[in-house]
Amino acid sequence: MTLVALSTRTVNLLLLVCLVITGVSGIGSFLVGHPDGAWVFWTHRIASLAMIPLMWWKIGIIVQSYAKRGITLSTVLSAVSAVFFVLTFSYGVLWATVGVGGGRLPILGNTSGLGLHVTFAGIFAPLLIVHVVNRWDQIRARMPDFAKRRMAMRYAIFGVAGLLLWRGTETTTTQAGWEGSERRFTGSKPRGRFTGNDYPTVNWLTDPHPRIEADEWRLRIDGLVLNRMTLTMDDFEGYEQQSIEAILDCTGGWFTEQRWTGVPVRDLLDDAKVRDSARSVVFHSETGYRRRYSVRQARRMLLAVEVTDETISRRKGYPVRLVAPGHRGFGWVKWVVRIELSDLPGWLESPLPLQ
Ligand SMILES: Nc1nc2c(c(=O)[nH]1)N[C@H]1C(S)=C(S)[C@@H](COP(=O)(O)O)O[C@H]1N2
Ligand SMILES: [Mo]
Repeated sequence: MTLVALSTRTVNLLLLVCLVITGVSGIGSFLVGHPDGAWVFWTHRIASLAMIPLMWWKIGIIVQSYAKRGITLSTVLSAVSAVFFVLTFSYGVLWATVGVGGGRLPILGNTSGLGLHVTFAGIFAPLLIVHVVNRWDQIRARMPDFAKRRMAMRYAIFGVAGLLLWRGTETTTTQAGWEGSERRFTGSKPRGRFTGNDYPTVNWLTDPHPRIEADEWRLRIDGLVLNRMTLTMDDFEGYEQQSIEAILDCTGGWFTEQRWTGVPVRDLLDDAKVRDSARSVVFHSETGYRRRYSVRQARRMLLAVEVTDETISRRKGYPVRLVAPGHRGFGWVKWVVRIELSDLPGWLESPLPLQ
């Protein structure tokens, strides 16, 4: 009935809505490290799987459109988009279910199956935009319907279909004991539990691995503080140490649970006497890499010297690295040499590291 009678334009519009939702939630998912944000991942999975039944109509539309247009620049571009859609979709589903290997990519280096999913998505997105612009007249006519009550029913049907397919794949994956069943809510898979330094090392793009000797290392605390400080390793070790168990979860698709030991950031900030005007804290690495957090977030973090009873290794931030529980791996700045208090708000940080 209503379902079978979906017009070409309605199918395209529904697909576009699913793609926009998966795109936004996919990018957003990189910012989520705390289970409170798990719904972002659920949204991503439901909206993606909702496209499976829509494919039934879409394949018919593609065949018709091709018969009408033949091989032109625009149909070739559409075909290339379709290939990258299938790659993105398959790598996502395979990663979440049976598991899928990665490969070595130029610039990005070793990339997991999840990393390939993201890379293919990054290629698909601009192709999709070109495709939508080329076929805009096909979609425009339906745009006024986008928020109409008649559409609500269709969103609901495909939303429920996506939900059922998602629960179905998760249950099958668990029952079958596939690799996907090891995932955290973020989609990352385990690489070491209380193993000390024995877990993967990740540097963002071309960031180097500096060699810092403990007796040369200094920690500057400056910016909006009443009491600027430059600590040596001896000064730093004079602070009372604390251990916390926390999960380092890299957006590359793995996580490790470790016990981290070091000095709570809160104790350092209290000694430096943060000015009332300070709103954010920037942790700077020796490499130039840095991440900004609100003062409140920063006060819950730890500057670690040990990972599960081992000294943090050189590649993993020796002598001091940030432990930021509930934040994704890219926020765990290694080789920290400066803590800067600033009047810019914490959220002003670019969501992903760009430097
Ligand atoms: N200075 C610096 N810190 C960094 C990075 C980097 O490239 N440079 N990479 C980040 C990323 S993406 C992750 S996942 C973690 C990885 O920490 P590990 O090498 O201990 O696994 O460090 C983060 N801290
Ligand atoms: Mo990462």
